[in-house]
Amino acid sequence: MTPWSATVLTLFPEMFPGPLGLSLSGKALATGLWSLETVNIRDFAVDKHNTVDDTPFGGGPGMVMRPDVVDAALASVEDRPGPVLYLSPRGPVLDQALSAELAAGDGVTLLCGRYEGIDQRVLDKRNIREVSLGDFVLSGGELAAMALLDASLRLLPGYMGAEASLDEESFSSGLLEYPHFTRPASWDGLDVPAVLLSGHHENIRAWRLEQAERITRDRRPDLWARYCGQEGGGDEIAKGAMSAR
Ligand code: 4FN
Repeated sequence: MTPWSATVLTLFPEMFPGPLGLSLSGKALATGLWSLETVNIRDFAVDKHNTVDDTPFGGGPGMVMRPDVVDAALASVEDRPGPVLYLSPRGPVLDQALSAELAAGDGVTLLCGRYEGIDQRVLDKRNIREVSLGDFVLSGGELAAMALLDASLRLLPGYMGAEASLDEESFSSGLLEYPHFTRPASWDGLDVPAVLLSGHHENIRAWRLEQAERITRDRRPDLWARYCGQEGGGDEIAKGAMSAR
């Protein structure tokens, strides 16, 4: 089987695989479920000092990644499967739907910026999609790229040790997670809700759904609205919720 292909263009290839080399993603990398190729953008520099950045036209702070160097790096990986994405705060925020879409494909190529970003002309010329992790300042796209990869990798068929864990999770239903408890049943004077010790599976399911709905409604009105607007589809928890309202 040909592995799901991740290609990362970066000025800091030493950052990879980083955390993706550990735990389940590390095991899946070692067993060939996915492959990782890093491309050092600096290898495509054309001057004797290996310059990758230059001062911005029009003035202003910081430096900009040179279009010729980034374009040459992208040209070297043109045959890789899947879309090319630029991790950028200007893109739509990554969500579970895009993660699933990428996981269902053959791979992805991720372009990581540094400094103030990349000369706009490369992005325009190659029609590169931008994807953001959220609204905060990062020093570079690499950590966002790792988060994006983690989100897709765990959806690859055969990734999970115990396949079961995926479909009951919050985002497959669109709900946040219900509260979790483990032993001991009483800890520091705090008791686990009695229903969870009852062995009554239907009551447990109903309690968890109620909790997940309350938490989602209280904390994430945006997710709650989307959840209420979806008819059918989703998993058993979600279907149960629709008929319970
Ligand atoms: N960030 C903001 C506004 C203006 C600039 C930034 C910013 C790294 C190359 C981009 C940041 C956040 C989420 C990539 C932020 C992400 C990045 C990301 C990112 C160096 C240029 C830069 C208003 C969002 C705070 C630096 C807001 N997801 N510029 O962070 O790459 O993917």
